[in-house]
Amino acid sequence: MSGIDSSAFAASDHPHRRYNPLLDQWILVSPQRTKRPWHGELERPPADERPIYDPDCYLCPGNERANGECNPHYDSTFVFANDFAAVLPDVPPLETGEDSLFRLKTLRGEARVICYSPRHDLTLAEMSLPVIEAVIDLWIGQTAALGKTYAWVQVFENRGAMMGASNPHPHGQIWATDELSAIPRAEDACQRTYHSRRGSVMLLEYAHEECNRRERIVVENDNWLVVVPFWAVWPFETLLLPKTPTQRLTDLDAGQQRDLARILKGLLVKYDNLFQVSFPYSMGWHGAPYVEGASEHWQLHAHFFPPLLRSATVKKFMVGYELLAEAQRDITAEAAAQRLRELPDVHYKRRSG
Ligand code: H2U
Ligand code: ZN
Repeated sequence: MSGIDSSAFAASDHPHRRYNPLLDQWILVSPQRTKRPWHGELERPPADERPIYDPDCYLCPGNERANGECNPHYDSTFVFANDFAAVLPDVPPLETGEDSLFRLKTLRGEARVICYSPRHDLTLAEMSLPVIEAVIDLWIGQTAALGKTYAWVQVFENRGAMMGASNPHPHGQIWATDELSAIPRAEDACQRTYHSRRGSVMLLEYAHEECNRRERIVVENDNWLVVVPFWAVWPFETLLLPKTPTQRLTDLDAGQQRDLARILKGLLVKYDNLFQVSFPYSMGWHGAPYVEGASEHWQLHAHFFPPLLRSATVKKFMVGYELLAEAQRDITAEAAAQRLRELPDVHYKRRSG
C-alpha cells in the first residue's frame, strides 16, 4: 500500500469490499456508480386492489386446494402440510462415500404452508398488531413442534410475484429438515468461531455497536433493532436483531413478542412506502439449530431480502460478476438505511392526499 494515502478514502465515494462475518464472505461496494445516468422505467405498477375473499384462492377459508381437500373456515391463522412438499418425512436412507465425485445423500423433512390471516386482501404491513402477534405465535408454535423432530426449522415468506410467491394471500412457509442446510451451517460455523475466539456473541455485539454508531438503523424499539447490515448485498436488505441474548423464536418472552409485532409493522410500512407499492421480499428466521451441544454462540435474527432497486418495477439482478466473482452493490448500506429511516411510519394507503 506504499504511496497510497488511505486517509483520502471515503466509503461513500470509493469502491471497496466489505466483509460479512456471518457467512465469511466479501462483497464489492461501488458507490461511485450511483452517479451514472439512468434511462430505465420509473413508473408505478397498476394499483393492486384485492377482495377480502377470493373464490379462486387456494388459501382462502373454505376453498379447495390442489389435492382436493377444503380449507376450514379459519378465523385467525391456519397451517397445512404443503401439497407439493420439497422435502418428505419418509425417504429411504442413502449416503454415498465422501470421496465420490457423485456424492449424494437423502434428506428427511416436512414442508408446511402457514396462512397469516383469513383476509385475502391484507399483507403483514397492513395488519393490526394483534393479528401480527398471532402470526408470531404461529411461528413460535411451529418452530417448537418441528424442532422436536428436525435439526433445522426454516420459517420464511416469499412476498410478491417478483419473489416467486404463487399467491397474494398473506402466507409463509416452513421447511424443516433433519440436517442443517448450507446457509445456516455457515452461520453456525462463523458464530461458533467468533464465540470461541472472543467469548462473546457476534450478533449481540454487532447490535450494540450499530446502536452506538447509528448509521445503519432503520427502526428500533426497546427489544429489537433493524439495520441495513454493513455487509448487505441487496439494495434494501435488512437484518432484524433482538437486543438481548436470544437463541430461538421459542425463547421470546411476552414483551419481546409484542415489540416484535411493532417493529415488523414499522419496517414493512417503510418498505411499502419506499416505492408506494406492496414491497416484494423474501424473509426468514435463523435461530439456533436443534442439535446436540451448546448453542450459546447463536443469536436469533431475521433476514429480509427485497429485490427492488430504484422503483416499483426495477429490480436488482444477481448476474455477471455476481454469479462469477462476488456479490456487488452500488448504493451503500448507510445511504439505503437513511432512505428507509426517513420514510413516514404511516402506510401510504392510509395517508390522505
Ligand atoms: P409460495 O407462494 O411461497 O410459493 O407458497 C405457496 C405454497 O403453497 C407452494 O409451496 C403450496 C405450493 O406448493 N400449495 C399447496 O400446498 N396447495 C395448493 O393447493 C396450492 C399451492
Ligand atoms: Zn385468499
